[in-house]
Amino acid sequence: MDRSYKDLLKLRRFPHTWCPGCGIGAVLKNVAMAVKELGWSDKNTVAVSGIGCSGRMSGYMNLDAVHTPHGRVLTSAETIKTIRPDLNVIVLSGDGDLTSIGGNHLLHTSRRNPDITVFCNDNEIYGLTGGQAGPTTPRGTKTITSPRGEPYSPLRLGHLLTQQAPYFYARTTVYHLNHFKKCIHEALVWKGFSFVDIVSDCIELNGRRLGFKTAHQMFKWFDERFHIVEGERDHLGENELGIARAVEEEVVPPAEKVEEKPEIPMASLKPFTLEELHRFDGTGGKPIYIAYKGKVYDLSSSPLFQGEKRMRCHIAGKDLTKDIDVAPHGEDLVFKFPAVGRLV
Ligand SMILES: Cc1ncc(C[n+]2csc(CCOP(=O)(O)OP(=O)(O)O)c2C)c(N)n1
Ligand code: SF4
Repeated sequence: MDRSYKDLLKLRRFPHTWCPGCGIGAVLKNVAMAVKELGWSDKNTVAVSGIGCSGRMSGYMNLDAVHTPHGRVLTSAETIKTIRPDLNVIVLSGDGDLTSIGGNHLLHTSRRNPDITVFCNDNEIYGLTGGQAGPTTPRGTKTITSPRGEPYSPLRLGHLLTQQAPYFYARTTVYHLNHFKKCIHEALVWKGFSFVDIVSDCIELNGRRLGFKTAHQMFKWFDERFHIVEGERDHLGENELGIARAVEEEVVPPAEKVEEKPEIPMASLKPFTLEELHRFDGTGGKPIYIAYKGKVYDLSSSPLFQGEKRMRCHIAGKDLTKDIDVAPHGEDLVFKFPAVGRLV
């Protein structure tokens, strides 16, 4: 067996802090193996985690790693990718971190579709803090905060993340090893935002309360609950393990409507002296004229000078050529208005 993936682990920090039988170790190991197989290394790959037992993963990767505040893992990952698009950015975190306190970022980061890969250790519980119910806890589950059974329906992550193309959403479990490996690889090579929802076990603070004596019993339960679906899918049912993906539909930008105005010859325009121009200053119901490059324009209909603002119009009746030439988009603003004369 090729054990070179161990180069990507900080073995000097082992033994790790996770409980025996916890699924997080399997996530870490298989992600490290897939990263190694792709030939990625500490020269081009960054790992980012939030807070939680799962959030400890990046600290064990022999890569540049960021351990971010709870819920902010995606903001950090997206920032890194924006500043350094040449880097491979992988996120290793928990379902609580990514979908509860970090839920808003999940919505908007996935919408913006940065090329980052998220591995969500989905143990359906807040492990680190003692086994509280979270957004992914199945209805009816007895937890420390729902001793009579969780009353709410869980967040249907698979539905949420496959609503708007482009998307890549894979659901797998730590038990279905070959499928698990395939999902990790496909997600890493996907161009855009990819999310791997890895159903995993927290044997100590969820499993035991549910009546499981060993992690292996929990894995068998995953096998009963889920089945693998093969082939190209655009959505997954709640008990299906598979990959749902869709590429971006081509966006046709709305055509800009450009109204061609016939050019009025200078000579045919009414002549104005500067003194005559000064009279059109908007006071007493008079129109607002200004001059630009020898032409006189009527700005009376501009929304900038309606109502009370009209009386405060300090630009009216003036030759504004110098001012408009240095103003951003100045020319465009003037050309929208009718030319009523020429400056002589
Ligand atoms: C702002 C903030 N709120 C709450 C916490 C407490 N807290 C730490 S980890 C965690 C939940 C982690 O759950 P999950 O992401 O599912 O990770 P797990 O421990 O299950 O792997 C919570 C609520 C915190 N550290 N910071
Ligand atoms: S508390 Fe649960 S999630 Fe945390 S290390 Fe132990 S088994 Fe894993």
